[in-house]
Amino acid sequence: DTAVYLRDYQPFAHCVDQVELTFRLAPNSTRVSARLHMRPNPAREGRHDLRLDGEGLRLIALMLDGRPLDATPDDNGLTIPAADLPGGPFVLETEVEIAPEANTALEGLYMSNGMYCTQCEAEGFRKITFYPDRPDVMARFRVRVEGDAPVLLSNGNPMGAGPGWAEWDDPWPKPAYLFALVAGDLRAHGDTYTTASGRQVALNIWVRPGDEHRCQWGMDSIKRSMEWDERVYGREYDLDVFNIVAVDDFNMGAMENKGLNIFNSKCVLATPETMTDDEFARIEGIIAHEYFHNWTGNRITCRDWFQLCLKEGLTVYRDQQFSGDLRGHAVKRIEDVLALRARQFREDQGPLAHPVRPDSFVEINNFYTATVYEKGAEIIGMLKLLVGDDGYQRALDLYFNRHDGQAATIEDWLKVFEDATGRDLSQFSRWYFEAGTPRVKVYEAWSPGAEGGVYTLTLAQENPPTPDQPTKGAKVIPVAVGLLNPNGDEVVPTTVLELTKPVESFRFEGLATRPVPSILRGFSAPVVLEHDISTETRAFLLAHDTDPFNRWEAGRALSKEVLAAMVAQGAPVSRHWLSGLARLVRDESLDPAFRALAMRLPSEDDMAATLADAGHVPDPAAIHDARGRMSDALAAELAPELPGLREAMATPGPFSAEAGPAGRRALANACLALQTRLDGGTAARAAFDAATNMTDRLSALVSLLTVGQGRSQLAAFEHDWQGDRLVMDKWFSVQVLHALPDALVDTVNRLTARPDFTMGNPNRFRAVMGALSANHAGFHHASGAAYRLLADWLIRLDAKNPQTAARMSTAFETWRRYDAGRQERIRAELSRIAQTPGLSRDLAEMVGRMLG
Ligand code: B3K
Ligand code: ZN
Repeated sequence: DTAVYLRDYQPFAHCVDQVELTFRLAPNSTRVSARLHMRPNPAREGRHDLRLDGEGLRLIALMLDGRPLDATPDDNGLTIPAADLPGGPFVLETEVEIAPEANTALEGLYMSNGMYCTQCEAEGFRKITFYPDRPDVMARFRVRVEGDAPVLLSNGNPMGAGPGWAEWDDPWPKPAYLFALVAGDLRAHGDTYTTASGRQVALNIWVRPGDEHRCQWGMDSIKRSMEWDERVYGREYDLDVFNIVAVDDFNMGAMENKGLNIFNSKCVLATPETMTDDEFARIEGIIAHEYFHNWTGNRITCRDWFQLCLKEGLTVYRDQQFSGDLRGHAVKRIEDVLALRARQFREDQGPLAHPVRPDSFVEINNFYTATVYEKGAEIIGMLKLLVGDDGYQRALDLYFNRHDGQAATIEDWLKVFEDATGRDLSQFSRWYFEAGTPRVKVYEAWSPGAEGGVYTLTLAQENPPTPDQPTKGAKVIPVAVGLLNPNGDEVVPTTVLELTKPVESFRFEGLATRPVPSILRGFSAPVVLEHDISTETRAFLLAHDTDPFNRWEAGRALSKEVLAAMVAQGAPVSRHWLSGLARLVRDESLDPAFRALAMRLPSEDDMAATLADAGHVPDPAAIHDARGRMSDALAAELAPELPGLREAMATPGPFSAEAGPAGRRALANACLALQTRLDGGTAARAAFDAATNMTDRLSALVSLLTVGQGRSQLAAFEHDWQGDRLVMDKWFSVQVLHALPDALVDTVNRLTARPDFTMGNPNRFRAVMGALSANHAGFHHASGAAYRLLADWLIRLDAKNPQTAARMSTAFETWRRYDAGRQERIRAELSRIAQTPGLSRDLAEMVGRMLG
């Protein structure tokens, strides 16, 4: 067993006070010299060996207090026996050689398009030098970079530079995972920001020559983030410079290295011509997220990787608040819940389910999950509901005061809330330690009376078993409820009921008529709500609910019911649903973005989950067909209004990516998609030609692809953008995503045979292989050919880039939902991957857990 367990945690036996690093850069022979100023850790009694992590390092020299030392590294580090160490402070010096150009895993120091860059979280620093690579070892870093690149960057403040060298000093002690270095021929898009206390900060977004004009939105996003964190959390920036670098080859979205955030170029570069509205919003959110980490993650970091949600859950929560403030809370909440259900509920309901704070792992990179991130954020939202806005603010102030400069735990986090609010959170803490999505059943009772009737709401919770956790205790579940009277007026405004027992009843007295409840408003807890209500009541809530989230939710639930009946019983499209939704789409008093969201049908994967949950075996082809018929019916219902609606949503004037115009485009393009199902593609072809921004252009293209057209538009798109990696990723992706189920494998094979398909670039790989598994009906084609194709590619990628291969293997996590034939085919592919010689620890852990 190679697993690491939380229960084995011990503080490191030594402290590192100061680190001095010198890099002499060369693609195949970079020299890294390190001077570590260390001393025994007073928290650990006795004398201990010094164990340093290190992987793939060629040791050139080793000295202790200026004297050469003899020690031989093993596969994952270096041990210096206690007997060789003095009892007090000492200086350990190492020199190692590494080969950034040969680093295809994109972890540690690697090269991307001729530029040097790093990714150290979680355990990449050990691929750069020998070091205690764990987050509770915090040290001050001083870095000298030597190399022939014009720009040489590292963390902290610049201390001087000349031809071929630069020095950086980071005054804030930090764990090694926040170390970063970048070197290359880069251009800056610069600006400045003055903090609330008057500190002048130089801001730079560093890009490859030619990309300078794609930085304005990112720069605006930085400044908005800085201003917001000062205003809302009282947190100021703490260095003289804040640098962001755009890198093409990157395993994830971005990384919050102290003072030197490194971004996947896809998550920072944007112009109206190259990026869609959704991408603009995403970029703003990710920039905010990484910036907010400066306090929640960097100033206060995690004691160990089991505490990952301490920084990630909180930082996601903060970026969601930020985006809600800037772009509208109702729409933002709906989008976040859609994503939560699509990724986290899916994870929680399958073999990869794990607690928000796991207690063991094999490869920590496999735990950067929707559960740790998104459910981690949901838990904080619940805490805030339970302690109130004031309580939350006091708790956060206490958190920053008490733990600044520390590596903290979830227990520390909960204690802060207990101390600040006097509330006992022991039962609440189960949210962190127990996996699985609770289910809440709703029962209603009504007794009329002369002095007004009594309405009783009974809530029962169930906490289903998950891998390694067969039984679990009742959770504290905040259930926000409002009551409407039959006219649609709110008679009881939103109240938060606290469900803490397995079953609990809540009474509402003095009501004139039996109310219609609106339950789990704003999605106040990440649970599955089971409430047997009639189609008429759902339609009523869709028309009248005063809580925008629940209004959308009513339509969503209705769509799912209708779609489920169509798939399982061959039912026709429901009139209730059609007329209710059409009324909402026409309602000009509603935000266009909200109307566009309401028009979005449940995804095929979501429907498969819903059907499986209800005890059916989902048939992917039947879901695909029924969903198509549902769109056709909606198109027919709205047919006469579609052109007018599109016109009314026009956004004249210069392009703006703000929420208002983006919402109008979203509604217009949702209408275009329907129109395309009726007019043979005439409108979409015209829209494609007339488009002046990527949102409209791509929407028109996708509308055409969805109905089996768009060949010449694909060719035109390729012609226009073939030199642009980021835009071409979309071109690759949409073809795969919208291929007809029978044509999917051929489409992928045609695309991967192109010279511009490369495994070395994670964005390009994901554009194709991520879309392969996201094309639900095609991926789950009964032949099993798509399963085989994905497995082949994961095996190939694993040899180069285990992290991305492991992450993409989650395409198979839902395998137990499907029929015996499909299960057998997926199981066979998972076993084939598992038996591949030399498989990475990353992918081995994932397939092992999925096979169960
Ligand atoms: N902290 C990084 C993620 C690191 C992933 C390592 N496999 C980005 C973020 O969450 O902000
Ligand atoms: Zn993060």
